[in-house]
Amino acid sequence: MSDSNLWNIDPIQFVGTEKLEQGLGFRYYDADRVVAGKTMKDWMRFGVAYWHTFDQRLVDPFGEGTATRPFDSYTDPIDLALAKVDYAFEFYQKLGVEYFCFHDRDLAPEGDTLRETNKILDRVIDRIEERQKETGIKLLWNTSSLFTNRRFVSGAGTSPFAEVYAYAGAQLKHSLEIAKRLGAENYVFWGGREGYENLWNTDLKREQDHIARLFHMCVDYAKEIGLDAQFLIEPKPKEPTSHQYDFDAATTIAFLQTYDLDKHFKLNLEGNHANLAGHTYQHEIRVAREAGMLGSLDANQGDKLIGWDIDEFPSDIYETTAVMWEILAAGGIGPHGGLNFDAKPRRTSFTAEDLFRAHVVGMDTYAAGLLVAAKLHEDGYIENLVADRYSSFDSGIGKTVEDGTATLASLEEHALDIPQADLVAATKSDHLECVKATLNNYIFDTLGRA
Ligand code: XLS
Ligand code: NI
Ligand code: NI
Repeated sequence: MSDSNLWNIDPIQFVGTEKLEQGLGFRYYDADRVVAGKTMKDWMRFGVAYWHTFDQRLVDPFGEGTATRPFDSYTDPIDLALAKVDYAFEFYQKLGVEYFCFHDRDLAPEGDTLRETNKILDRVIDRIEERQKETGIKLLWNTSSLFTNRRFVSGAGTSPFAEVYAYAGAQLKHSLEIAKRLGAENYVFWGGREGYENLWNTDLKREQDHIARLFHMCVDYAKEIGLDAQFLIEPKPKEPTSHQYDFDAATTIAFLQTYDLDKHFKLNLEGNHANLAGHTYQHEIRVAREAGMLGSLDANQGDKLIGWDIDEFPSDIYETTAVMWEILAAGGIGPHGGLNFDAKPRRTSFTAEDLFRAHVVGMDTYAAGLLVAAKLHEDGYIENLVADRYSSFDSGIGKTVEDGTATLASLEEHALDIPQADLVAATKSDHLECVKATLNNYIFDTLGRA
């Protein structure tokens, strides 16, 4: 397997500042380089997303696919599904990533019944298991596609149709068995169509009760079969439905707490989803991190000018710096997390080689972000400025707030006669523009030296 050349491409190497040949070499990502006490590959644990990298034809709502792939000549869908596994594992090895992710339906076509579908799928899973053993490449997470087939038109775990709900449960059961078999580190639930188009025909409470029940059944079944993968929910505010129940990190945490599921789940956060919810990626990660709910990351980016989940490969160094700053502060991406490229090349960059280029850009942009973030932490720049900004809570009246002894009466006694001028003097400019300029300098200085 390791000397196969299905993609007709050489393994991607770290080349540093040496001349890059058409972008096919890493400028910053040097897998075994130690940064802040861990290797780059351990900080990031990159994963390749099967659905984008091997299945995506680069369609958009207005046009057909443009992708050209080395497996395009297969005509039989099952032969193609089996061959793709070999292409996939060679791709991981050539790129130097150690993890991958998939939906059950990314791998193989469906049969007429679930029994037949499972049978076809299991043939592909056999091949994946073999390749995992040969290569040591691991499953970061798998998931179940409970949104593609038309039976899921009105959701799966929140479908108003009990037959569809039962089917979803049965499909999940097999998916969890696959997670166990392939040694998945995590298992993801993204609420594909778990939301509503219109509230007038929707029983919001009943739908949420139903899906919470389904999650409890999954927790129980995992226990029964000895599956220890970390369960993750992936928030997204809209698309395909106009309102998705797992709107953002805060909403999803509240849902998990309400249904007594918070001990069993953490979050898988995606950059583009954060933007659709009106947040930065950093915001979503911060909220999860502070709540102890950071699980894993879907590494992609949105576009300021397009309001969809366009799943661009990460190339924004400011954003990856912020993400890696949060990851360093957390000591890692969750207990078993990684950076899964839930991303696809643009429709205009359609060659097979572009698939490699796109991943290289994503990995390099994250590696660069890690270097800058590590320098920021080393200097304590952000820690110091934040500590200074809140320092009035370290003593005096502020301290009584934090130690719980303050009351409205004690605050009144303190504040009643303070002249306005003294209150104004108690506020300080945060010199925000300087902070932004300093972050720019950290990026340019650190990467100039890297
Ligand atoms: C879609 C989601 C999806 C999940 C896995 O927007 O990002 O790809 O990551 O179902
Ligand atoms: Ni995703
Ligand atoms: Ni997405």
